[in-house]
Amino acid sequence: MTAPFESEVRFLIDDVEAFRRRIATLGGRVRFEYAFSDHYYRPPGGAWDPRTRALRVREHHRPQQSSEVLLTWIDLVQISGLSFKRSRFATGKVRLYAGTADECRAVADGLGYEPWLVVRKKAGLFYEIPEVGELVAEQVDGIGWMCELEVEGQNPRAAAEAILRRLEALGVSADAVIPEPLAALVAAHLRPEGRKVYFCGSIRGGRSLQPLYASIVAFLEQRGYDVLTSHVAAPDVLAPYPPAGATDVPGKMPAPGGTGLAQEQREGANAAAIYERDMRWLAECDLVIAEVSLPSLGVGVEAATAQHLGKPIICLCRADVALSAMIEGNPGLRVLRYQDESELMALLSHELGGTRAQTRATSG
Ligand code: 6K6
Repeated sequence: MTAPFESEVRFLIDDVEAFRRRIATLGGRVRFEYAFSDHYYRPPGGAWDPRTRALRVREHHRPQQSSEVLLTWIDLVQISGLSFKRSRFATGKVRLYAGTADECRAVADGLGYEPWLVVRKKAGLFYEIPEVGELVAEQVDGIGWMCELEVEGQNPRAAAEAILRRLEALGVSADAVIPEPLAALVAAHLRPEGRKVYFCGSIRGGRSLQPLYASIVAFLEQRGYDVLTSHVAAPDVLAPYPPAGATDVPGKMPAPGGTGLAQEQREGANAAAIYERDMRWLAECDLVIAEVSLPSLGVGVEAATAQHLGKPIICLCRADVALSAMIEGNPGLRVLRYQDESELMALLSHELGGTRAQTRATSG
């Protein structure tokens, strides 16, 4: 769907038949059906956040029509307790080219972009519902049925209110909406098992939660995750450091050793090596898990960097902590609050089992 300054949300449809019945009781009708594949591209080197910008080649399967090269750029907005996407371009999607699928792919290549992932919408139903407006229900390969609700307009607050009204008419709670763009969701589902996790926890910001970090890392490793930064959970992470670049082995801190440099120079060189290595691991990882209960400059930098790299990020925070607004108010971060360690493990287990269970709408 495309509308001026489109604002949209998606939610999962548990039971598509119940959802159809609900729409029928509201007097809704299918205006047309469709199917297409979106071939997402990205610039080499992860130079943009795929959550906010997308270049894709849309290949229409049903009805048959020209393929298109589409550019979208959105902001993730939070208003009135609702997280939603809002397009920066007045026209919503910008159509850069239309032609055959091969021509479109050549345009994306010519712009210097590389293929990233494919999102297939095997079936799509465009509904018109009196008093509610238009919406689509789509069967997304690998994810299931989803609903997309979109409103247009200059004023984001009015858009949020209109979306909330429509959700209410459909009997869907605002908590059920998934703010992330579909490509980010599909990317999260496509990740193979044995994926690499970058765990962040406070070091210079204070070590009082080190035993908890150790439990989180053990939990992840027991489930087959490769925790690149398991040293963050080690009781002796602040033991004296050897020279820069002494190790590249994930999770293993270098063995202590002398260099002949003055202590200060050594520390500076070590810090530079740690920074360079951690940035490399951040680029390489599939998922970032940050324990953010203690204020840590390093964890803040890591979260912001991961966000710019488009990595999925889960922030874990104790329920009683007054969290920085830069984390709490950041619509690109998923913050899970917990009371105690057992609740934290249950949340993590739920989260890593897939985003579906947590975000499913009750759409019956
Ligand atoms: C040695 C020399 C200077 O600082 C150190 C401490 N060593 C570190 N080793 C490994 N990772 C580190 C170190 N310092 C910070 N980090 C990264 O930043 C970790 O991945 C943590 O998630 C985060 C902690 O930041 P601070 O600001 O709390 O230290």
